[in-house]
Amino acid sequence: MKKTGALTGALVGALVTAPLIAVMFLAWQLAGLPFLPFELFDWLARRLPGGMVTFGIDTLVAIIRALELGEISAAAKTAEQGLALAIFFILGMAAGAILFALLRRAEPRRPRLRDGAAFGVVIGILLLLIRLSLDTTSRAGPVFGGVWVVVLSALWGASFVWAFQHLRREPAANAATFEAQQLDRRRFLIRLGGASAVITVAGAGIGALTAMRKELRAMRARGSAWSATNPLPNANAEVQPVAETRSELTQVEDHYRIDINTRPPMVEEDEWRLRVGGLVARPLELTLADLRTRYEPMHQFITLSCISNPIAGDLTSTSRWTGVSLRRLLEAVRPKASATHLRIRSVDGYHEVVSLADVQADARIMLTYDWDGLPLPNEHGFPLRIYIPDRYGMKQPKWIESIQAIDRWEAGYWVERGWDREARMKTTSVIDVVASDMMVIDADHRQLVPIGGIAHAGARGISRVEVSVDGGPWQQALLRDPLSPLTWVIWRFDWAFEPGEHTFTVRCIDGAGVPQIAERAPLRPSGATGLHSETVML
Ligand SMILES: Nc1nc2c(c(=O)[nH]1)N[C@H]1C(S)=C(S)[C@@H](COP(=O)(O)O)O[C@H]1N2
Ligand SMILES: [Mo]
Repeated sequence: MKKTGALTGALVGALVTAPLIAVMFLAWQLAGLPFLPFELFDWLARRLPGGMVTFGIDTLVAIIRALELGEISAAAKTAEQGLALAIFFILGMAAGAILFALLRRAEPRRPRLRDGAAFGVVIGILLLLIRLSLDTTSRAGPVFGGVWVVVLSALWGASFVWAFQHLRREPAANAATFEAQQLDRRRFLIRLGGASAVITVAGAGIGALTAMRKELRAMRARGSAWSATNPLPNANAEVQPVAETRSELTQVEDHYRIDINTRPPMVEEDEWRLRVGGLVARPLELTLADLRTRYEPMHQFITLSCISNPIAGDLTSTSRWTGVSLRRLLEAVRPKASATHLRIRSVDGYHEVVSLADVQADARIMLTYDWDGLPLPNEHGFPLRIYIPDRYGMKQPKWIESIQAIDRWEAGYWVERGWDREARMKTTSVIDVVASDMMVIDADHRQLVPIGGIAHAGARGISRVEVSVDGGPWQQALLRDPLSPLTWVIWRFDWAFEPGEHTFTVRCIDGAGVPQIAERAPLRPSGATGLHSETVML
């Protein structure tokens, strides 16, 4: 009587947890049932100390950039999801190891399937409690989802005991019986492994197909974007972007995405209300249709950036935002004299405050329901998000469900975790392209290489962009009229070509005449500063 302890338990844990994950995934895709690995991960991300989470994100972004894994926000979401699966899988193995060790201890008492099921249910209920404190994700009602989790975890727990019964070693009378037992055990493990692989592959495969089909259907159903049929406001601008400069208006499906959810909260329009209350004379509850019809819509071209965007990073995008000026809404609810701030809460537990003075002074602060003429996609905050000029994305909750007037400032979600209270956008400029393949000859027979990029300073505008070649004098670039005073500005600089290796550096000055900060600062806590350079062999 040896082993059949922790190690075998961990192996069995792997063999039953992998199909469990696959079955949960399939049920999530088919019926909107809970997918616990992501929920556990999201819960952990909210509970862990802010420093640790931020460190994790920074490390992730650094790895993505170093390995050039593509667009930061998409790669980061994929990495998070992979991590979530890995954590759940490892916990499953650990549970197997612990359970087998316990069952070994209890020998010679033979465990019953019932005990395994009970063990599973205890863990299932723990996970249910976790998801209750989150629940924004599953479509199926909490009762049905709960029953599903309990049934699955009972099966999962029982299968451990069932495996244990097949793998435990009976005292063998002689060598031949021992050999036979050994062979039985091996056969059992192989069969278990086979069944596990089949269920895992089938569940994951059908689930992935279902997910793809749903996505395709959703894409077709979205309808046509405003920009597909309307000219941009700067269509007649003189200065043309250098080819391969990033697109002036980001397609909504290419807009960067950053939030605390492994997958976006799904809000049903019928069930959703915006609640405006707290220290106000007339609390309000509004449907999305109310917001669309009762208030004059306003449209603003806006560049949004994440405070975690590295110098020249891609966590910044531009779209056409449509919504209601928050000031208009406030006129309707009439804040009391004691109110100083608005606390904005989202369905994913995210929250931020904005000062009433800011809202009253700035009609551009806007509750937003459309991007590029279409309802916000789920991952970008359907049905409602806020825009606050000149602040990084962290100050601007998506998936808003309530706005409360309060009588003091309060730290928002990321402010609680050590990030800047004000989160004012830093002035930044980026070289997108040194287009040596687009060389042109000018009137003086000079060969010119077009260099292009963007500059952005929140809502402060850009008055000047300058380029230095190989540390030489700063030369003025041409600025294209931007889509609005709130968006990035596209610049170009046509450089008199000289062969060899060259380093191009860009800097800019904001609309108020304040130069971009050249000194390097890390992302945390206030957003990166420093100049962007590109070295190119020409
Ligand atoms: N509810 C909610 N709102 C949120 C976040 C979040 O995690 N939850 N992340 C914020 C951050 S850090 C950024 S940069 C922007 C990103 O918006 P986008 O994903 O639409 O680009 O959303 C902000 N609003
Ligand atoms: Mo962000």
